[in-house]
Amino acid sequence: MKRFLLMIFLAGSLLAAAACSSQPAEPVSLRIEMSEYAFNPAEIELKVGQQVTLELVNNGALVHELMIGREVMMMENRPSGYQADFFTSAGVEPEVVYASAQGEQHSHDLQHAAGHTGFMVALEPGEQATVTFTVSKGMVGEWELGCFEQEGVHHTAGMKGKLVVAP
Ligand SMILES: [Cu+2]
Repeated sequence: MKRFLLMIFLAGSLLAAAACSSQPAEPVSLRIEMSEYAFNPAEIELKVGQQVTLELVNNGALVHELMIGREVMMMENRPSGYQADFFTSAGVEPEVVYASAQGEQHSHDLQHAAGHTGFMVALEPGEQATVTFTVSKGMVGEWELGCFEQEGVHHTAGMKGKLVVAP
């Protein structure tokens, strides 16, 4: 009898789960170009449940980086990153794969330069990387994309963008 009730309970849970995921989010691939001193596009929108691949390309002449977060952190009056990191806050670890301009692939550890905490991908001119993750509920809201290279000068020069995550 207990087993029977458990079966009914499980069947009910499955139906509920199926009803909730009747409109699964489509996987998306977004290309973000970096240059002096901008992200293009400067605004992206994602949805909870989506599997996302960000294709980062540095088309500039300088090293650029991508950080994603909220509340810019100041160090010695210079912007140096975010108080709240997009991935850390949500407990999500993205997969980062770097590819050089020659198409040769290699993996770096996430780089944590002085004053930088949280997620950061820095690219040499001509370098590319992909960042893959699944959008979770903890990511809902508005976030900033930013580059803090050259002791924050890029951010001050306007190298930032907006990331909006819809429920
Ligand atoms: Cu930059």
